[in-house]
Amino acid sequence: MKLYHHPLSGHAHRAHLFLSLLGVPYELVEVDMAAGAHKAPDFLKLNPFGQVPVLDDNGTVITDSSAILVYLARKYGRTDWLPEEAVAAARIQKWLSVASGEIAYGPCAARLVTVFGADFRTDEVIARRTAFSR
Ligand SMILES: N[C@@H](CCC(=O)N[C@@H](CS)C(=O)NCC(=O)O)C(=O)O
Repeated sequence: MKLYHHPLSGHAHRAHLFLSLLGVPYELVEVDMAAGAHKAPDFLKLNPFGQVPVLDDNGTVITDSSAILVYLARKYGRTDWLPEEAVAAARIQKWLSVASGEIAYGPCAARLVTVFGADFRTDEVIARRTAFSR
């Protein structure tokens, strides 16, 4: 199982952390994002969105950090991480959605401004972060 990642990617970190918590064998493949490797034709065949993380499980390709978490939990039968019961499953899904929504577009976006000089409106992303932390 290969995880295409970048060490500074928070989304990739989620998948990497879960793989290590599961204690299953995996190989990390670093994508040279600074050189644009995530937009190169070979990588776009894996993920047309040109984003990390991507999991390649012996030819089964899963993109998107939340999808990777769900795939791994189901594959290894880890109902302690992803329960079957309706209310518990809904609560897990809620936090996966919050991670991809409020957190990604608030605190994560603010980090991109600070760390990478991303061209976002800082007042907007900081306001989202503030709303989230209340
Ligand atoms: N919804 C995706 C978002 C992944 C994402 O935004 N990855 C960033 C790195 S943290 C990326 O690859 N950005 C490059 C781009 O969007 O061009 C997920 O949860 O995996």
